[in-house]
Amino acid sequence: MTGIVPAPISAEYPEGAAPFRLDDTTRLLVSGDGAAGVAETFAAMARRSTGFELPVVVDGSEGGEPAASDVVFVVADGEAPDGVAEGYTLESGDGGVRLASDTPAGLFRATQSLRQLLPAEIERADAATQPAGGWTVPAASVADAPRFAYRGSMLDVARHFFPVEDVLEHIDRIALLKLNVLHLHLTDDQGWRIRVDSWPELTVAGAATSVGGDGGGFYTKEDYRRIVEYAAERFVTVVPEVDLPGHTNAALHAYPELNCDGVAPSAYEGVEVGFSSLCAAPARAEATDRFLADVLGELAEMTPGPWLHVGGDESLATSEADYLDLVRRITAAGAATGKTLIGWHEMGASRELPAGTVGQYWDFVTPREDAAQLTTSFVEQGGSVILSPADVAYLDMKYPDDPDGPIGTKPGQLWADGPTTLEEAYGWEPTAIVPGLAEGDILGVEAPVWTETIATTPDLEFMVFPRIAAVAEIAWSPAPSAEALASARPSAEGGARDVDDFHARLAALGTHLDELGVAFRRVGGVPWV
Ligand code: TNX
Repeated sequence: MTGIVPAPISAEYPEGAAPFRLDDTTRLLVSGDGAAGVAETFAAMARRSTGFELPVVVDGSEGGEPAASDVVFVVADGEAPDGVAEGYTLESGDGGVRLASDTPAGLFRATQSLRQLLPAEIERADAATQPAGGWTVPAASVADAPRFAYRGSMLDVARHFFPVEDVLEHIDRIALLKLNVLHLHLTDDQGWRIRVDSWPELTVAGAATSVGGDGGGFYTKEDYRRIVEYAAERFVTVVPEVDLPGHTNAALHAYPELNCDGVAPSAYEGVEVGFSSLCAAPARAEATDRFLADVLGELAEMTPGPWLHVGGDESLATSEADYLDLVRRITAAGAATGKTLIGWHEMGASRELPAGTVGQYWDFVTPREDAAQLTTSFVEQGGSVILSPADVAYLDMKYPDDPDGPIGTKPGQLWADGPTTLEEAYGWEPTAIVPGLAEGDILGVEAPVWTETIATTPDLEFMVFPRIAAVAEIAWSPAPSAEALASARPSAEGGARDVDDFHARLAALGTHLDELGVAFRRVGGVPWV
């Protein structure tokens, strides 16, 4: 079974052509800035599972002439299709493999296609057993580039905490799907999960518990640095979110001076939203503004990427006037760090957003109430939009007909028109959601997983996979043709995209997920092996 998820722009597998064989003579020949690092990341995985040496050698150096068993890694101008950032080509056959891009990031994406074309055993942690037919790659010619620049996975580590090792595994798996952003929802009512040196109680009193009292946790700065570095090796940017001014009970619990009445509320272990708020009153302005400057300043220091997410959603306990005042102060403190800010679409209520502020849309595929206007407000103010429509892209929505019984026996929520099928997650078109948003206004697409009902790693994997692959394909793969869009099937049947083809490629991906030990949901309709 051959196929790549997300679907490339073009992929040809010439019938009858001899495959490439990776063996104990294979070398990784590199040329161009950054190629060696990408080859080393690939080698670190492939050495474990194959047991081969796979030396990284500079192409053209002494003895560095490509042989038929070699994989060539090229970074050079003019290699990416149409010069699109992160674009690449992959050629394989009995003469060798050649991966090429204009950028190291594009070359890394090429390695993730190669990873999927190799036997699934490539994912194993040791070389104890080898694939029966050897380490073959079908003869292939792939030209590829992403549709959207921002392709994200959001992990809520506030409602339930997930340790560093779990986050690193998650990063490796989203990289396999060519996602390039990990958005960490680091703070919420139930917990504050990132150390801030200037406000240490945030991760003492503020991190002691989680939903249901399932235990606390937080990332030290060293933990966070490991996450950022591991992600960077996979060309994944970490976007930290501190959710403000609502969703702040953990901070209000840790610091009485942030509360209007000066009294710290109890820690919160429930699943309600919209009851907490920073205090807008002048009496608390000094503490609140110092908090904002310190927290966002330290967060920016820990963040090599360009974005800081400041939340802004569901501030139902904040009056409209206070919300606008606090958003002005939050975004001023955020912009002072030099980062570009991202906020949930409610923040579009402000007409004083810093230049370039990105709105993250979380309403439904068909916008309700004022969600569309709030979202276009970001574009009107010179920013762009990330789309995370909750009824198709929220990975915490239940799947239908849980295998173990009726809905309700497995983790997940229903509020966003759930349950959500794999085909619904696959059957939407980013330009067809918020009227007035053009392709160029859309920075990208993100699939959040909220963890009120998800307390363990197997449950997390069950909810995330395989639907995240559907969202990854919407984010990466070419837009359906105008004809396909015009005659699209209902979104429940996959919309304008070819569901059967997706299912077949997903089954191939499933063999890799199995080898990785991912406890994914074996959704009906997919020919899983
Ligand atoms: C809505 S939509 C939330 C989160 C919840 C999630 C549960 C949005 C930006 N916020 O606070 O965790 O629903 O599905």
